[in-house]
Amino acid sequence: MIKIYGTKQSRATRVIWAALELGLPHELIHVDRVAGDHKKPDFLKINPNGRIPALEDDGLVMFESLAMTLYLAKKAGGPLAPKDLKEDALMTMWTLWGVNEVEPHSVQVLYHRMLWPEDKRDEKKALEAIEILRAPLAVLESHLAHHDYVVGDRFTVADINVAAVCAYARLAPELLKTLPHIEAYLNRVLERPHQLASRKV
Ligand SMILES: N[C@@H](CCC(=O)N[C@@H](CS)C(=O)NCC(=O)O)C(=O)O
Repeated sequence: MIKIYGTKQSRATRVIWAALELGLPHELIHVDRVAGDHKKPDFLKINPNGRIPALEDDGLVMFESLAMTLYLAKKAGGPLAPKDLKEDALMTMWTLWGVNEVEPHSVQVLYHRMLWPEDKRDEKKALEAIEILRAPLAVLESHLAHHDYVVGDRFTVADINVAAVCAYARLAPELLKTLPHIEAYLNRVLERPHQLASRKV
């Protein structure tokens, strides 16, 4: 049984979402961040970075949520997985693009508009992040003007990864209203029943 360590209010939801879409039996092992369990020796043996999620499967131990979703898709095979080396390359490309170009900034929008307590939020930081996001998101916007999904014109693990990092940008409606293809794509992909189930407590 695949073990996913984390919570349904963390990046573990991407991995749970992928496992659900792929029909892979899995178990969520709750790591209580409030109690600091992710920094305790037992968990650090699984992820020495002291972050969630982590994944264990048949002797394989992983950190990095989006590497986990790619692994699960290739393990399960089928339409969500790359069908050949070129699709694999493109799915890796979009995943790394998301992690490098989008997530560091989209997460700032999340922190400063929702996640952090009000006295720690800084709207100026959210607005700076929104300005930085305009360039990478323009790339995705022009791609989605001609494609319903990022790779292979079907829903794949690359959409799980791209939508997961772009999801926080929904907290910037002033940005999304200028990117109609991304807005429609996120509505479509993030409303999938397995995505919603991955976040249900
Ligand atoms: N790049 C990592 C980021 C993991 C990460 O930052 N997880 C957050 C929760 S969503 C965490 O564990 N934060 C606690 C901390 O950094 O102390 C991944 O995608 O798995």
